[in-house]
Amino acid sequence: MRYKNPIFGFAEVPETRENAKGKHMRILCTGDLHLGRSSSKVLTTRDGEHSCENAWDRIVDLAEREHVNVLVLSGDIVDENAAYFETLGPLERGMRRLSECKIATYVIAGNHDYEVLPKLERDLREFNLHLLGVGGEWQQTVHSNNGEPVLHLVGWSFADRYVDNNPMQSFPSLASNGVPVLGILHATLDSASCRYAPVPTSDLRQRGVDVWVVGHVHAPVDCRDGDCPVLNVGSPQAMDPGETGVHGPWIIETDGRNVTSITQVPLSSVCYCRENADVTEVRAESEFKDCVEKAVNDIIATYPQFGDPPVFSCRITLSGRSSLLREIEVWAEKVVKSQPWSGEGVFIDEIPLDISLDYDVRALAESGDAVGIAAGILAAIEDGKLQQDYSGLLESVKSEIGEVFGSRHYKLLNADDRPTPECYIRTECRRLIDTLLRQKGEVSNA
Ligand SMILES: [Mn+2]
Repeated sequence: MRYKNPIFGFAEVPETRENAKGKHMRILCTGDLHLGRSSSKVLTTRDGEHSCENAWDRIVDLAEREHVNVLVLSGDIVDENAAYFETLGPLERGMRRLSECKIATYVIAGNHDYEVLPKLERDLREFNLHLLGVGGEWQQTVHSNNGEPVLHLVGWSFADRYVDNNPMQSFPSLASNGVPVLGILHATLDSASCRYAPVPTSDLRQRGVDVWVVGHVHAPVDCRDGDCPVLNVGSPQAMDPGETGVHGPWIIETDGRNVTSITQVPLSSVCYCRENADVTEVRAESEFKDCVEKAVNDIIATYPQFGDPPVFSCRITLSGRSSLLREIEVWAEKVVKSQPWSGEGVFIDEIPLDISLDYDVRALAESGDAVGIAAGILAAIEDGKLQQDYSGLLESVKSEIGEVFGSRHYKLLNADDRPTPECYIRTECRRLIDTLLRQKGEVSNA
């Protein structure tokens, strides 16, 4: 037996598997397929190599190989409501294969496909596709094996681009007859000020549901507190650098009464990673390269070591103290340009610098010149007194950042790429001190 009860972890999927027998169910769960999109900011060798359509094909392969009984998709299957014709082909191809394997598919609509999914469902119904909760009304259904009920499903779909209220307010009472209950929802968990169905995770518990499959947020999170697991399944294909971690569908197993195991199967062809590299000991370019390479190796070592490895797209942030700021900046640029590990499937997306110059901030802050002022600000950040001593500066940086990231040219940037005002001020103060000290010849270039 490969799975222990109940474990959360990564599954290595064998070549062939027996069909689930009796009341035992194997349920493959994923969401946010965003058919029509591809992974961004990653070098590709073949057209469509990192497309979401390819990920969909691999999901169907997996469903077949794993002999799952049911596939559950938690919304945003299609990237845009307009993309009906582009996505009908790949969806139909996959649905046909699933139905040939006697796998039923239960799906809900998200904020991206609330309009197109009902149309697709009408065209693909012959392939055992069931859309639940159309129009924002909770809907329940029972899945049976040889005439015997084995799984109770309850789902809710987006009826519009925005849903400001919490859909759990209209959650129905359930009559599940003792079989496991699976809830499907497209929502933002634990963020009240959000226009995409804000739901506190606590609202999902004590409702008679045994496991929740939640879509919308692309980075997977499994919340295992309590006896009702809430799986924020994430997108099976990682699409943006902010979507770090392992992406892939989840397999939920039940024994007719309870959920017995939950495992994730790595499936994305791209893995976005963030890692730190301390450059304090670095004195030469070769040492710099070794230092970044070590960070790269750490990334690869923490990824599940089975199946096809993904392409890694890495952001390596440099930290520590150094007097070689300028040199390191040049070496980092060279690494990004030359991509020395591309042969091993590792791409360096960015190498941001978060290095402190090797000087005594407090000693510098004693002087009244520009260096002293900038050093004083750094000292205030270290002491946690920025808000208190430099509130005017903090406010103006805050509003500048808001303006830049709010402008339409930056619309595509992820919110988590936005620097915090504090981080921005620290970087700029260091840059200023570094430049001025070098001009004064007080820091050696050795
Ligand atoms: Mn969504």
